[in-house]
Amino acid sequence: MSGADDLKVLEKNLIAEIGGAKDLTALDAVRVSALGKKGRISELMSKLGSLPPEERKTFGQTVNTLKGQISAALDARKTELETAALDERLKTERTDVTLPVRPGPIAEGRIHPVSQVLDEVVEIFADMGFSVAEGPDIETDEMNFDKLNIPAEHPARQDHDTFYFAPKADGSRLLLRTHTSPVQIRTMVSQKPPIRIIAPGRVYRCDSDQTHTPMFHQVEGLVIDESTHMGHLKWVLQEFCKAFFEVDEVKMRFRASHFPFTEPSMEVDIGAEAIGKPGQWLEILGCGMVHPNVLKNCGLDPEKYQGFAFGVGLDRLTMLKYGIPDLRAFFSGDLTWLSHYGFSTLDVPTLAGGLSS
Ligand code: 2U9
Repeated sequence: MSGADDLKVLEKNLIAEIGGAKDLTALDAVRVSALGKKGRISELMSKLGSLPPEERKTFGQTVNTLKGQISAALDARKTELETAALDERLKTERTDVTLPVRPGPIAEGRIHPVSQVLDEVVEIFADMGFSVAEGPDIETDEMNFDKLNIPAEHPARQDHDTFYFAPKADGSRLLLRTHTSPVQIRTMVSQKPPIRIIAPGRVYRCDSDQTHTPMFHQVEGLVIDESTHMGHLKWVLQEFCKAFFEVDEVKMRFRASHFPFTEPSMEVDIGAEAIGKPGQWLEILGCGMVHPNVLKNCGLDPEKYQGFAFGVGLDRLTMLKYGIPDLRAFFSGDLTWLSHYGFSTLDVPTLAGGLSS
C-alpha cells in the first residue's frame, strides 16, 4: 500500500472511531490514540525524517491536513456529545417555579390572632383618616384617672382593679394603665384640635377568670373638633363594624350607659347575624361624647370644642370574628394553638384585598 493509501485508511478509521465514540471519555481515548505523543498521526510525523527529501514536503503537508481534519472532527463530535448530555440533563432536572415555598422556620411562623385583628382595625380607621397614637404602659394616677374625670373617691377607681407600684417618697405612685385613655389625654394636652386618633395597646387590671386576663388589649378612639356630634360617632362605628365583620349591613343597638369620661355614654350591641348567629345581640364596645370636664382638664374650652370617644376590647373582638372559644389560650404560648388560629406572615390585612381573605 502506498503512503497516500495508508493515510486514506487511517483517516477513514479515525473518522469512524470519532463518530462511534459514545461519550466524552471514549472520544478522548480516540483523541489520544490519534494525536497523543505516541498517537497514530504523531508517529507518522516522526517518520518524516526517514523519507527521501523529495517526498518529505508532500507527505508532511498531507499528514498536517489529516491532523487538521481529525482535530476538527474531534471538536465537532465533542460539541455534539456535550449538547446531547445537556439535553438529557434538562429533561430530568426540571425546576417548577410554580411550586409553593418549602416550609422552613420563617414560613412556619404565625402572627397571633390579636396582632392580626389589631392590624385589621388600624387599616379600617386609617382609611377613615385616623392616625395611630401610642403612650407608655406605666402611667400616673393623674393621666390614668384624675384627668379623665375619675377623682380619688370615685367608685370607678375601685372597678378598675389597678396594679400599683410602691409609692414614692412624696406619696405619689405609678401604675400599669387600666385603659389606653391616657394616650388620648396626652394627645389633647399636646395637640390642638382637630384631633382624630386611635390608641391601641396593652392594658392591665388585677382580674383573672374565664373571661378576664390581667393583661388585655384595647383600641380606643377620639375625635375632637368644633362641631363633631353623635351622628358622626354613629357613622364611624357603623362603618367600622361593617368593614371589620366584612358584611354589607350590620344592625346596631345603642344602649344608655355611664362612664365618668363621657356624657352621654352608650354601650353598643350588634346583631349577631354579622358573625352567623341570627337573633342574638352581642355587646362589642362603649362610647360617648367626651365629658366637658375632661376637655377642661386638658386645657380645651368645652364651649368651643366637642367630640366623641369609644373603647373596644380587642381580645373579645378577635374571639367573635375568628370563633376562638377560650380567652386564656391567647396568652399561654401554645404553639399548637398558634399554628391553628394564627395567620401567615403573608396575610397582611388590606381593605383593597378583602381584609381577612
Ligand atoms: C378620653 C375621653 C373618653 C373611651 C371610652 C369606653 C367608652 C368603653 C370599654 C370597652 C371594652 C373598655 O376594653 S373594655 O372593657 N371601653 O366602654 N371607652 S368611652 O373614652 C374616652 C377615652 C379618652 C380622653
